[in-house]
Amino acid sequence: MRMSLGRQAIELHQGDITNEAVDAIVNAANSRLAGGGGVDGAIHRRGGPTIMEETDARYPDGCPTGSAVITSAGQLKVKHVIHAVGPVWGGGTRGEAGLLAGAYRRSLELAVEHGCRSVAFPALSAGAYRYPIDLAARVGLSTAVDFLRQHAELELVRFVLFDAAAYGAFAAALEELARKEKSMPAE
Ligand code: AR6
Repeated sequence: MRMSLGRQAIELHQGDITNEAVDAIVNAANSRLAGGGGVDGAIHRRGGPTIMEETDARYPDGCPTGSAVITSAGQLKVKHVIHAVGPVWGGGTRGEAGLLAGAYRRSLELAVEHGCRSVAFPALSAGAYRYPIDLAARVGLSTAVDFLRQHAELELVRFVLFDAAAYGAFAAALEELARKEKSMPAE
């Protein structure tokens, strides 16, 4: 599914984010930048050890929740990996939405600062961190639309959803957003 915003676009893909050919992919990291499962496990497995060596050397204090850091991408076919730290879901009353939006926004800022024209995100926080997928989808998509409107140099934000349920939640949220935005309809 694709929503056009003039010369820019938001796209949804179903699959494994390590297969994406974009300028940067975003990792769902933890605040210690210590290895994990899920997206993080897949990225470090396919990218090789240099990514972790770089996070250890450049970011020994980790990364606060709601923010992100950037590294090279080892053996992956992208130029950069952006390590974003979303919040653990705690019921919705602990500032989770603001922190999740912050993780997306800082990732997008880093992408632009490093000359990226395309960036792919997983559903940050929606796995081990248990953020409800429909709410996570709204935060991710609306943050991306707001950012694209302010940064013409970024051409494509793609969300790569691992399974059909996550894809369906993002597709529903994108249709809702497209209606609200009154932009070109989602295809
Ligand atoms: N490609 C795309 N999406 C994936 C992939 C993949 N290869 N693998 C899983 N997903 P998670 P979080 C989906 O748990 O919730 C980590 O271990 C998954 O189905 O990776 O932010 C870190 O070290 C889910 O929808 O990230 C942290 O400790 C989404 O990606 C913690 O877990 C995010 O799931 C972060 O938890």
